[in-house]
Amino acid sequence: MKDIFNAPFVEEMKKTTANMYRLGWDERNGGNISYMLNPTEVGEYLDLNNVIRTIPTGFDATPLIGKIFIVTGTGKYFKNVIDDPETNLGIIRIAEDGTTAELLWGYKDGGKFTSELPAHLMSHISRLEANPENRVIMHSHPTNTLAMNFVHELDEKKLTHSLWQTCTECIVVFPDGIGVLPWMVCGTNEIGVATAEKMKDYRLVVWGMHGIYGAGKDLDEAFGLIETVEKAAQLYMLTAHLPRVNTIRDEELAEVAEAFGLEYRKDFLDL
Ligand code: 2HA
Ligand code: ZN
Repeated sequence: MKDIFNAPFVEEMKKTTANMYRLGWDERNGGNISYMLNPTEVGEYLDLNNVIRTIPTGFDATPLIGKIFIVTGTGKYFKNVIDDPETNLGIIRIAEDGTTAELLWGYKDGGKFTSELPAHLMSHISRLEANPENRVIMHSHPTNTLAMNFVHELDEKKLTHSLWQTCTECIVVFPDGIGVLPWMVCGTNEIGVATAEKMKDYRLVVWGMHGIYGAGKDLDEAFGLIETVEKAAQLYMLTAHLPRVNTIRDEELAEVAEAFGLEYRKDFLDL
């Protein structure tokens, strides 16, 4: 058996959480990540018949039965993952009943997965239907994205449009736009259902005045989506209160999208 501490997926989680912490997006226990793993690869590091303990999830994730995820722990700090992955992360498999998580590794102090597991697993189900390659759901509290939530309308078309207008390449990175949920209580099945509903159409979902969700085929893709929104939001916040001299016009945004041959939300432009 290979050493799990050298597993590429553990390394990637350590690097990603440290990076997000250093960017100031994930204060204290803010943020959470779930990453679907290849069982054959996990089997090189762990005995898949050895379930350490079972943890009820409180919701039905039947389409994910048998799937294995590495997930950040509830109450755990992104800051600390790099030095102690076995306490701050866990590897779980969705059991045959669809409502229990089988712990295969981690949560060493008796902890469990993020309180946002409903939003994560329900979003995995939605994204896998849209794209069978999807593996990662990532939640974070990026500073400028959040700041923008307080001064910009929480409307999918208007928010996407304002962000597209700040960076030439935003429409290339997220041509499908950004879904938006109003402020809701977090950590509940209700916000999970609402997030997953948006994830049918969007790889990015803003939780009004709370944070953002990103989805992707790997950690880089989910991170890159959130990073691009955050950069655009930063430019928006740096310029929103200043007289506007130049603007990328909607015709130009359409030109970029068409030059890259993208399917994009044409209805989010005013042409
Ligand atoms: O787990 O970010 O939304 C901390 C959070 C909850
Ligand atoms: Zn949060």
